[in-house]
Amino acid sequence: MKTKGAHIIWSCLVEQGVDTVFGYPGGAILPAYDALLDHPIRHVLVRHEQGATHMADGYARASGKVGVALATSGPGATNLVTGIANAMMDSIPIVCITGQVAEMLMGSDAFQETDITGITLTITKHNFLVTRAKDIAPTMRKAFQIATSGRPGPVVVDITKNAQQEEAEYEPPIDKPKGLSPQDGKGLSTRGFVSSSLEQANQLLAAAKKPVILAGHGILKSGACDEVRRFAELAHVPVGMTLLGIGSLPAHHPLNLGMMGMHGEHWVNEAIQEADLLLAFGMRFDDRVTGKLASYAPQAKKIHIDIDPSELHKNVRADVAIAGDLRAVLQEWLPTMDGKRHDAWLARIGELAGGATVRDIAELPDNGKLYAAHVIHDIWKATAGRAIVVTDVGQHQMWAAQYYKCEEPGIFITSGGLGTMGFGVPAAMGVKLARPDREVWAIVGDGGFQMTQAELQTMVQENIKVNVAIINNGYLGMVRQWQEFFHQRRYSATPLSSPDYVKLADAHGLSGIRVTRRADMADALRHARAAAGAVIMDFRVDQEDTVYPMVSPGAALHDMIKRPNALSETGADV
Ligand SMILES: Cc1ncc(C[n+]2csc(CCOP(=O)(O)OP(=O)(O)O)c2C)c(N)n1
Repeated sequence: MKTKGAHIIWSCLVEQGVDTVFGYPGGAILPAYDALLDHPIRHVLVRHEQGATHMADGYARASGKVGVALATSGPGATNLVTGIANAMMDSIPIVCITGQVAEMLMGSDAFQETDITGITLTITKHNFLVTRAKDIAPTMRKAFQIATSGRPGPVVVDITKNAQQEEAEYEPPIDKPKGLSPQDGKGLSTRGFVSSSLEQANQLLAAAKKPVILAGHGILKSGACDEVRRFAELAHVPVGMTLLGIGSLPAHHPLNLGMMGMHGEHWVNEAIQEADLLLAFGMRFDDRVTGKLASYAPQAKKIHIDIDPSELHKNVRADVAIAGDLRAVLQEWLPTMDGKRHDAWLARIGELAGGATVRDIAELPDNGKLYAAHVIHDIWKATAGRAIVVTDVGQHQMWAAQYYKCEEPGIFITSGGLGTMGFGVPAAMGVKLARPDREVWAIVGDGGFQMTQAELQTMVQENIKVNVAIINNGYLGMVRQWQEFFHQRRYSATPLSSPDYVKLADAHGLSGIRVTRRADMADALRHARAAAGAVIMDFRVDQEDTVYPMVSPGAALHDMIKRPNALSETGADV
């Protein structure tokens, strides 16, 4: 049937099971916006295109589906760039559809012409320029397949205005289309290769006395949480989490050591440095988790499993490297494994931790001040570790990772690889739209919140109930912390003013609360959780609080700056 290109775009989205998209219109995407009215798809009108990509990203993380963002050419398309890079770094499947000027105008510096495929070349898994209506359907289908297959990631489809206006044959597919599942990445390694590697891996495991599993985002992405838990229990191996691996083992599990890396638990980093075997599951040895590579885990053999072969041996040389979907590999590996105990090793890690494993700060006397750790701890307590928590980037992000103990996979959502300030609020909105049944909290700094606060009005227009906890310390806190440690407290460009957030909430027609004392936390949280609409919470926390411990950039992983007080990581002194 002959159909306009603009309609083919939406028909393809419907084909792919898309029911919600995030976007902002403009001249070059106008035909598509006109056709939108004839298709059963909810369009969320954002206030800035960056918000659309973060919402699509949050939506994808929470739903397991592809997130879709739309923008016009030129400034609309370039406003998507940060969110696309964010999705690329964290392997999130999103498809961004941009309008492009008509083909006959391309290359003439036409009004709102930018070369968005050129601009996004290195921050997309793939991108396409479509100049003919007949190419729209096959390209859209390919875009979804690429976004979801193997290691997921963002795909841009740039469609010229004439392609949207022309007609072409469009036939819906006979079979229900589906993107490749992550399991299809298994095809990356032949069965024979995996089996011989597994033999070597079993030899290393049998010889190991001090093994540690490094649990990464890939566990959640491949749906391998059960397999990892069974593996850890059978081989009796403690598990350290990367920031994006949080939730892959329940927080209370006795083998869960907590987070590793720059702001990880000191005993996790020390255990990694003492280990004789690292089992890296779906993680990529990011510099924030390894510290100085030359002194990283010097005694450890390494087994590395990742769906992306280009990650193997990239930062850290592996003794056994397996390219494949983690769940599929573990399903093959588990039946070949022998059970083992590592009691002495776990006792040693317990010794390293000392009394510091307890982060329960609920019973501490109230000294009249409010600390970020209190706020996050109290949100955790109130929600029993079962809310979906979306963070922005900075100190509050690290405190959220440390103090919000996740009992379920997929409920800690954060910008890991790119560290994108401004991610928290729009991503939380995408999460809520994907999971309307769940309680969703955005935990953000006063800096990051101000980057994308325009989306509060989108929240109102679309009636999205997210509780926004602004950890308001009057500084770009994480940068201030670096200045405190490494620049002799010369606070250059980090003191930060804020609007009156209660009035701001009011101006948007939302409820706002200010909390300055711990004693008022319980009532405030009760109000926010019970309110039908979004609530904006201004937590006035201690201004010069510091995230401990910290591995200085370039330092060895065990070389951590610890809280000066002897009570250290108990949080007892905060
Ligand atoms: C878009 C962007 N710009 C700059 C940075 C660098 N940066 C990292 S953390 C941080 C401070 C964040 O301050 P705030 O949002 O108030 O959170 P806090 O650290 O105080 O919790 C900055 C500026 C960044 N990560 N992202």
